[in-house]
Amino acid sequence: MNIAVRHPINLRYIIETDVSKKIRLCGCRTSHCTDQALFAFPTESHTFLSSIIGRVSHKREKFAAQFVPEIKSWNRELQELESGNYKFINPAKLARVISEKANPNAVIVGDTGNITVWLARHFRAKGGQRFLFSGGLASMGCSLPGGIGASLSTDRQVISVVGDGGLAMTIMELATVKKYNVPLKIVVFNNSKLAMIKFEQEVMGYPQWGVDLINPDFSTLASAYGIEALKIDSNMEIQEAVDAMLKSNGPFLLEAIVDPNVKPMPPKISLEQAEGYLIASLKERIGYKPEIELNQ
Ligand SMILES: Cc1ncc(C[n+]2csc(CCOP(=O)(O)OP(=O)(O)O)c2C)c(N)n1
Ligand SMILES: [Mg+2]
Repeated sequence: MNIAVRHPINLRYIIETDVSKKIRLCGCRTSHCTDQALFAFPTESHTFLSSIIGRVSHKREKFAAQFVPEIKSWNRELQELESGNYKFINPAKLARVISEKANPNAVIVGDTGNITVWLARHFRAKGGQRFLFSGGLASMGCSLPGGIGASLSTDRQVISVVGDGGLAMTIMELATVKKYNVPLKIVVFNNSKLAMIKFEQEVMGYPQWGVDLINPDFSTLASAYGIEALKIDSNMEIQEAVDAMLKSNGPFLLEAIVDPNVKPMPPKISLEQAEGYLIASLKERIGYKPEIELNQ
């Protein structure tokens, strides 16, 4: 919002700093401004805010009328996704349960993959929480080392949420967790796949290829490092397992066997994506093998 004529000044900047001084300064430079309200200089930020609040209520109601029904319908959709039953754990439900049980000031460190989608949609972040992702490069493997760093720098509860592919990339850092007894909570969504890549291939019309992972038993591996661990494979076990993890004082790894076929649906599906997915499914159904595999 520009409230000065010759020198546009960002309203947020004004509110966050010394309000009276900035507004007075701005007043010197707004001689051509026709909006008289700007010349009533309040001395405190709350006075300033209450003096402008009446001017924005109309917009707020319009905003609410437009978006509140959309938000409600989106929340209903998310709840439906969270209540879906699959052969193994529903990743949407697991993300939601972690969100319900995490401390209000917890630090959540998410990895890259479908896991990012489950967290972004189903983790209802609270005001005091911090959410860390590899937002720029979308690097896999960041959430375990990132969680260790976060945990060493704060007394807050820190939860690393990672896919099996991402965890495999930096799993040697479990040694660091043990060495410094970092009270990090690690949840691995194990679907034995690079699932995000599988769906990317399929929407382009290619049958999934090279995305199956041969994993160690992550909970046994964590135990071998001397880290408390638990493995679950059904929705019924989620609540108790997350409670046990968050109650533990030391490091903890929770391995959840999640269903690889739960689709991270895009907000809008293009015709090409639907067509590609259909073609890929047919190819997979008839056992079509891409040439590259036949040549090996
Ligand atoms: C270092 C790195 N390598 C490759 C990729 C490309 N990539 C993005 S998501 C993904 C698969 C992630 O698999 P997983 O961690 O098991 O999570 P899932 O998608 O199965 O939930 C890959 C290979 C990447 N983002 N970063
Ligand atoms: Mg995976």
